Amino acid sequence: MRLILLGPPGAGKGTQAQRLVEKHGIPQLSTGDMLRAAVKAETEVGLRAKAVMEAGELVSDAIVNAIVAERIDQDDCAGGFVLDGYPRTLAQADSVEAMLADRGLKLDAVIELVVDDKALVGRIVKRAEEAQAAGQPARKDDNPEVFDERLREYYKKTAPLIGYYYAKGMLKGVDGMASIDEVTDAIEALLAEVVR
Ligand code: B4P
Repeated sequence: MRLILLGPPGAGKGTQAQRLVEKHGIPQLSTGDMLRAAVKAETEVGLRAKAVMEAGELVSDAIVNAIVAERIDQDDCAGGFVLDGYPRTLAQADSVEAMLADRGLKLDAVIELVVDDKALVGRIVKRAEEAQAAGQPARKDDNPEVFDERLREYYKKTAPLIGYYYAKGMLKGVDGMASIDEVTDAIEALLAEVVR
């Protein structure tokens, strides 16, 4: 099973990807997590991505495409994977299509988590507060100012993917405003139809 989770920042892509990992035993390929790990390890990619991420902008297609291409060739991806937060631009969508075609693979579905903007910022602020309450540092991009930029980037560069995948007949929308468990149930119901 090869899936894409699409949606604005804070829509719950990471949250639902983890549920898919638990239920289906496929790995979660989160470009956000991969980039944050690179920043923490101060690798060359991390050094280039750090300021971009902290400003709420998208890291360059070249960097992100390269890390995904490397990751999908690892053994644990042989039985499928869930792409969480990738692709985020039309160039990335073209790239993933080419990567899969080169390997004789195809995508099964693109699941869009639909959440309104007001709820998104509330979730991000809550996550930052919870991290602080637990004595952990909040993500540098989890504050209302940077969030505004993340959302602008989403509408400018990522939202066009909705029409792109709709035109291919691959887009499945899920109400991301529901509770985490309800969203999981809706995704599972969709997968039961799509992946047989
Ligand atoms: P990501 O790490 O992908 O972060 P995200 O979009 O904010 O998170 P997500 O939608 O996964 O929300 P989550 O489940 O965590 O990206 C961070 C940055 O990395 C980007 O801004 C960019 O700079 C860079 N980047 C990543 N991928 C890139 C790419 N392909 N190209 C270029 N740059 C890239 O949920 C958020 C919160 O909501 C959590 O606290 C969760 O508990 C809560 N929540 C989730 N579902 C809920 C629900 N149904 N109800 C209530 N709360 C819910």
